[in-house]
Amino acid sequence: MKLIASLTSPYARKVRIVLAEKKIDCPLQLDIPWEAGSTVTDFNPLGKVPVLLMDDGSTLYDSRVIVEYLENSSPVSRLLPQDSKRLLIETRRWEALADGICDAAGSIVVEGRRPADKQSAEWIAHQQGKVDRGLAALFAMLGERHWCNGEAYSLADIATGCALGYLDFRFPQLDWRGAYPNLAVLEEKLAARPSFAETVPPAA
Ligand SMILES: N[C@@H](CCC(=O)N[C@@H](CS)C(=O)NCC(=O)O)C(=O)O
Repeated sequence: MKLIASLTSPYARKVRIVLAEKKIDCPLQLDIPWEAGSTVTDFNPLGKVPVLLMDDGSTLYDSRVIVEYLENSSPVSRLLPQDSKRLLIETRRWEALADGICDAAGSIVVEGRRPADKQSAEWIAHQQGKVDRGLAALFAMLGERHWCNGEAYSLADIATGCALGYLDFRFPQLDWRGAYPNLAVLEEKLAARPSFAETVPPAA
């Protein structure tokens, strides 16, 4: 099994953290989908990372499918609640929200790479709205909780930590810590975990 991933993708980071938490050894095959020489379309018709390449040559994508596969493959460090359907669906919703923040933030990054005269301020503002509302929702949902789903460290925390880390990486000027101190406390706790520390995106 190999993980096709870039070191900057928050979705790939989510999978790498799950692999580390579950102590699954899985080599990385580095691929930057935006660069010439990327072979990711051979493995995922959507041309996106991460992709899990299985030993029989089959592939799994996207990150949510890979995470579910890994969770079902190993009982080590359960990351999805097993006993409560309500808690399970809430955890998945956290993941959807955190991934959605990354989708919007990533769209802004991609738009910013287009020639200045082709960039749409309206599109950027539309995506920024998703990031801003997403952060406000994470803040409200977390409240005074110790962990995102209110019970235990889970995929909800991993996805949230990856989204916050991605904002730090791409938008260091965005002072989400000042606006949302409970998210800052959560992020600090997560950053201390080896799985997070080992997967910080490299300096741009
Ligand atoms: N929903 C997908 C999103 C994956 C994604 O958008 N990955 C980005 C890297 S951060 C990518 O490969 N983009 C290349 C492209 O869109 O062509 C997942 O969770 O895996």
